[in-house]
Amino acid sequence: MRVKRTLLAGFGLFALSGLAYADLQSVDYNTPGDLTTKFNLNNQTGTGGFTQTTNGGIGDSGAVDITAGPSGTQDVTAVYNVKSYNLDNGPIRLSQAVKVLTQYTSGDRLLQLGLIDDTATGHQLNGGGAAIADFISARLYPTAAPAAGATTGPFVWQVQAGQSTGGAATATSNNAASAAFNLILGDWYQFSVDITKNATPSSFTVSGLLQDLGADGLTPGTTLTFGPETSSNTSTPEIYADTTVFGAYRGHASTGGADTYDNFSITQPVPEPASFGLLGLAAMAFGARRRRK
Ligand SMILES: [Ca+2]
Ligand SMILES: [Ca+2]
Repeated sequence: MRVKRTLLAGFGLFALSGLAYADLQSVDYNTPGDLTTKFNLNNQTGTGGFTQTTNGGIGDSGAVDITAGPSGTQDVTAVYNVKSYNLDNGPIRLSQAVKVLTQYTSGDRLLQLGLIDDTATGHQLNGGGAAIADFISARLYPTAAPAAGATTGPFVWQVQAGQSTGGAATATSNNAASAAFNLILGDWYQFSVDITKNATPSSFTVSGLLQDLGADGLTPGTTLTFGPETSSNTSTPEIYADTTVFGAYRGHASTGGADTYDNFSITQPVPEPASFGLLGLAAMAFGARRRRK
């Protein structure tokens, strides 16, 4: 009985402390079909999209090849369709690894991660044209092409919100970009973005971190942090009010510097339901009563 009682007491303490566990969803692209079954690939223009490959990822695992797909001629947002999220339940962290090309121009994204209103066609992390989405996101993009022979290139971080009302094209609002920082060309980086819905209407707090993982994707180096900063403007009310949002990413090769993506994840702490707390209290009371006998 001792073990059982300890377990019950432990559960009671867990419930009382209000600790939540994290519901982690992850995609390593090692299984054929990971990209096309778990994501809707929504194009701003053209057809096709990102391409899953069987190697070239971290540890030479399966991955998403950006150079073989959309860059330059297409503009693709991948929307994770396995699960929707409610920001009222707590902060959401999106994460994906990206390998930086050694040559590229500026003008578009290395990697953008965000929460979007829907998985359907037209729901992309961009404004104008065919895009009809509400979203809250953060992105990394190059401010210049690498100089000849350079081993690093300059990038910035920027928070971007988008809103489409009544079927109109998405309008976007950008926070001020960060100061430029250099990334090592050819290295893998794990980019993570935390999005929190604030009590203030239409307001989000967005922060991020970027972990250098070395050329093999397995050697952790420097970590950069961004924010936290507030996003609250005319492009945030509809995504703020949406209780079914989806994780999404977007990026470009020749104009953004993205070579390969790997290890997508989305996670949200699951709040402890009130009934769990009551159950925990009941378990503790039960344990105490047995001990008194
Ligand atoms: Ca992989
Ligand atoms: Ca929705």
